[in-house]
Amino acid sequence: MSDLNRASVSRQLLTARPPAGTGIVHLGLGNFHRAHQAVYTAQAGDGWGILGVASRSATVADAMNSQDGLYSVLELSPGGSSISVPGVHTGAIVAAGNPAAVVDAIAAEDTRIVSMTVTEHGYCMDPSTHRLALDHPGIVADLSGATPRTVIGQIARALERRAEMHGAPITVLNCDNMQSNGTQTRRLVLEFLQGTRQGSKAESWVAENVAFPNSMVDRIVPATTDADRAAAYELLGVHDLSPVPAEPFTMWVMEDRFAAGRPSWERGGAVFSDEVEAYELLKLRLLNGTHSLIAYLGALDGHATIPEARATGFIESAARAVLEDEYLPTITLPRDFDVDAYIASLFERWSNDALGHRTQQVGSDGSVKLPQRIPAPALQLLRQGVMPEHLALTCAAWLCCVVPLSGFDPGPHARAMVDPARERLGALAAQSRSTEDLVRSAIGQVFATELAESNDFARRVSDYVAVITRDGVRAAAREAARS
Ligand code: CS2
Repeated sequence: MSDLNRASVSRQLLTARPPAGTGIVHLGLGNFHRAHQAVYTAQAGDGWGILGVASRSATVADAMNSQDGLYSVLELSPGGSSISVPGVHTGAIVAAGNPAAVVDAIAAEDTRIVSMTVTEHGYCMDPSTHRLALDHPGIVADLSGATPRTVIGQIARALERRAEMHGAPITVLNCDNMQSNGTQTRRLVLEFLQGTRQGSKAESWVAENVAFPNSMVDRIVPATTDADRAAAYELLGVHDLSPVPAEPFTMWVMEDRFAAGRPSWERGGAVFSDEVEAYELLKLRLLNGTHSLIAYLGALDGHATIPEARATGFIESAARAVLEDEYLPTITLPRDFDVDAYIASLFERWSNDALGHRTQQVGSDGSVKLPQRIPAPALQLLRQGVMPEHLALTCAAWLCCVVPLSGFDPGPHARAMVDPARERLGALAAQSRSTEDLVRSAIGQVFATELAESNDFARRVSDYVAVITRDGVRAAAREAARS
């Protein structure tokens, strides 16, 4: 039972009035969206409302619907905690239970933006070509004419419907951690439309009436714990069934290309820029890439949380090395960007022990996250004749966390990591004749880029796997530091 409603939390509400209507349909009602885009939309204060669409689980949607669409954002830092209630959702539905309602909502004339945070594996992309995986069972089913269940299928079918019914323009705003996320989404949607049996008349309509701006999103938002629920109660004075913990830092940079208007997100601090790609690479490599290394080394060294791992001397050194020597040289900074301040803020953010971000959470889904973080910079350095030791170490530590290696126990934090490729990688391990054989096939399947053809890189990764399983993760990090 919850007693959270607009009256009981009026002091913490970021929006004085309920949203005027639903202008935004958001796919992926996870903690990240609720502490990021929803907060910016509340701070914009111009009446835009969001219909939240949860992918599968009804827990968050049910909690929000029983609380007038409300929930709290609990900002946690070593300096203290604060709480606010965005109050911009007009309702929440679950896609798995009612896929047709999702298409209806995106197709509705009043909907002006459809945005997504469905994580990297929500896009059904072929890892080697980055095109729509036409053999993905979900895409095959959606193309056959059934009610679409994949995100790309739902967006594409809803756009077709818009073209036929009313022709009102719309923006598709990808807020996932993917390079050129808007451009990629546009390509996937068009590929879906081209894949329909008789071709789709909507293709040319989409080209003229739908915008797909690129965006870079950033805020560390862990999963909710019982301690968060208790802290939210302390600060709110009423029970919230679904509070979201978050760090104080938040950043959103996007292209200002919207087909049918947008909230004044700049009032919440969002930046509109024509340099989004530079911001994306900066964030994907310096933050996300280094984060992965901290998570895998940390889990293997027995640390439950990122701040605990980052405070461990050898992990901090490895994090600095991968960030400064291997990721930084592969990016072009946005104009007038203070990179030293940015790096200092990253280390401070990773030290937030009030947040308790778990190594298991950051380490999960490596098979879909690492392809966005590792192959491009690794190839760039290899082409310059430089062996990216710490990128190889990241791959090796990930494999040691998620692949069963005979006689090696990666520990509880690694065992708890969820990865869609676990089963596939386990089967590869069972078939492989040697560690190098396994590494080569794993890199080939997961990265599916030219990186898989680099014998030197695969050999280096398998050397690190051997050291980790034989002498431990600290020995491997020592070796990377010496190389
Ligand atoms: C993290 C991200 O889980 C991960 O892989 O690196 O979720 C990270 O916390 C966010 O991208 C921060 O914006």
